[in-house]
Amino acid sequence: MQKKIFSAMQPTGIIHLGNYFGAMNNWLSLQKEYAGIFSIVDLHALTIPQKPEELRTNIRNLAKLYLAAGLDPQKNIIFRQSQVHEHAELAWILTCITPISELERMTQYKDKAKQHKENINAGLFTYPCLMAADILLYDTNIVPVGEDQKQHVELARTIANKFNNLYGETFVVPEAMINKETARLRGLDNPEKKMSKSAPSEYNFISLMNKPDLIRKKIQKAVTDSGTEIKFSPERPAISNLLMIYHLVSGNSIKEIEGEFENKGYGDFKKELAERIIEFLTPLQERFEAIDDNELDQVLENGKQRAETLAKKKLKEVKDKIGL
Ligand code: ATP
Ligand code: LTN
Repeated sequence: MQKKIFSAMQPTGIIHLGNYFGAMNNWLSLQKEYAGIFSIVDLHALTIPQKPEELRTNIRNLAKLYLAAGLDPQKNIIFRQSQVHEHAELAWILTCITPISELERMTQYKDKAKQHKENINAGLFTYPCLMAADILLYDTNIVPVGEDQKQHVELARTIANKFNNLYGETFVVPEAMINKETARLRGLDNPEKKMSKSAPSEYNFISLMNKPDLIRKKIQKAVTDSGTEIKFSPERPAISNLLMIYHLVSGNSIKEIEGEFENKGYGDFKKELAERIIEFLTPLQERFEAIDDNELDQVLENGKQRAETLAKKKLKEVKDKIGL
């Protein structure tokens, strides 16, 4: 049987180059080899305050992006988490075997609790239990994510092992798959931090939907290190991040790019980089615009039905084992 991959993104805004290269791009290559299940995790999005109309739009836009990026809806299951009720139900069961001490160690929780001091809801804390449910419902072998999600996948493993020990072999113990090179693109305005949708300034990221003029502006304003050389080095995180983005959107190697800009300055480099990003994003944006609403509804309905069939079977097994 084909091995299974499961991954997901939160519909909390239009995704950026960090999400694309850190996660989605890996999904595209893995879909050839594995049976893929890709979710729009709209229940996870509720852990931060959402406006209903915006959330509705973000959910549809993220689903459209999955398709525009090239996920094949025939081959893969593409669905919304909230439409398959088994996720919430298994999450509760798993929450009841997850030690608070494990949840307290999660760095994402600690960071987000700091960011949202006025709204530290319980969902932000139990978030990893819902994520474990997402993964474990489908006998997932591999979870391709960016570096920042590794800790959550580790916790899903711990929970799976604990359940298996208590009630007998039930869950496949999943493994995180992380692309070392692209696991963490940095913010354009702050290379000390990861590129993030929820950054305070939109000059932190390039969204997949940004138009050429804004891309040029954002790259122009991107922070650079001291010195003038266009060279990749760990001591120069800002230019290294820009070089990495150049490499990812153009396919040219870092060495080739360094060679091309050997006797040129940041100005020339940034101009060219912006054009390469635009060339990369334009076809994807065109595909996005061409997706018809009915077609999208059909993909999500079909995905829901296929996911539900698998999830129901697994949840029944779990409930039988625990005495429900
Ligand atoms: P936020 O920063 O608002 O929490 P996010 O930008 O991290 O959101 P998520 O939906 O949480 O977005 O992440 C989706 C996927 O993208 C995850 O697999 C995550 O690991 C990956 N990812 C997020 N940011 C980056 C980044 N800067 N570089 C590489 N991968 C990333
Ligand atoms: N927490 C993840 C999104 C997510 C996920 C998952 C990823 C929710 N459930 C299951 C992989 C597998 C994030 O990117 N913030």
